[in-house]
Amino acid sequence: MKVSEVLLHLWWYALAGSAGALAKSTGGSQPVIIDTDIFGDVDDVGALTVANTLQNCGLADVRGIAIDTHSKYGALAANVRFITLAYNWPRALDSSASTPTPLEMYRSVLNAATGNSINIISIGFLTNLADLLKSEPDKISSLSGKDLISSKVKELVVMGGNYPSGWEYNFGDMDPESTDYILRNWPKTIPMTFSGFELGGNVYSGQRIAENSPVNSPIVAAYQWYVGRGSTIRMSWDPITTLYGILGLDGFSKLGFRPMLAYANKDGYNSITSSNGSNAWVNDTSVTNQHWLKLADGVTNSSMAWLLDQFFIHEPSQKSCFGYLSE
Ligand SMILES: [Ca+2]
Repeated sequence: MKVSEVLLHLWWYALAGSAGALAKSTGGSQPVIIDTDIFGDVDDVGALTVANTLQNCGLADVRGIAIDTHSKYGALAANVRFITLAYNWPRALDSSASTPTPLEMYRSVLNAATGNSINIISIGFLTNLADLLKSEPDKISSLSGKDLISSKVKELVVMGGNYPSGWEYNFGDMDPESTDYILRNWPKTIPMTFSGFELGGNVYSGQRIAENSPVNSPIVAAYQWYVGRGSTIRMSWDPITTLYGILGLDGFSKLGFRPMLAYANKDGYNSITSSNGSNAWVNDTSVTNQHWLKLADGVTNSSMAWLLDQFFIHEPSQKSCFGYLSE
């Protein structure tokens, strides 16, 4: 699959209304790159909504968004947070042809970052990341992709796989070879955390967003048009992954909540067991940089869904989230 589209920054300016409304990139905000297959499922929209709200209230600093699907509407959809209305919704980006390639974006953002500061949040296929990992020194950076990752990435967070074993779409549908390459070659010094099908697949978010959202919310429109028959309820794979990618396990306290996610394992590593992208966890006490996520003890699927809905209904121009103020 040839990857051709990427969006850097512009979407955030569009939603915040002005550059001055953007959260500061210093202080408590977590720098992230989001790699999305926005096109086929509305949960990518939910994920970008979570990131947008956390950026506006000072907890996230989105340095770049990579699109890993063919559609020329992908970058435009990210620009307004969803694909269906990319034709006619107000946006700052007019053409995906004006954006750099995902590899150029990755190498540029990582090259400019401080040491081990960037979290990469993958909520689609792993094609772009494999391209980065295989990349050689170029005019952007004298470092190889692997060295750039080792020196600039803090953590890779991946929505993909089934735990402790199974088959899942992001790992196996489009590009299982890249999935296998990432799992085999990711630097062992950089943490890699997985959000599996079984986690987000049991959390049904979006239930009350229609009656609680701002008028003309693109989020509500995206969910209604995707789900159909007047419903906005959808599984929550990508929003949960993005929430962890920005807050980690400990950042929920900044929203006034106790930790809602936990690691399901202490050690071991993820592996691809078939050419169709099926995965299985391998127990190995010598490997400690890899984890898969679960809900923390006492946290229910419905309470996680409630939390995600708070992001979905949030007015994007507000600088607060759940009482937390960035200043
Ligand atoms: Ca996705």
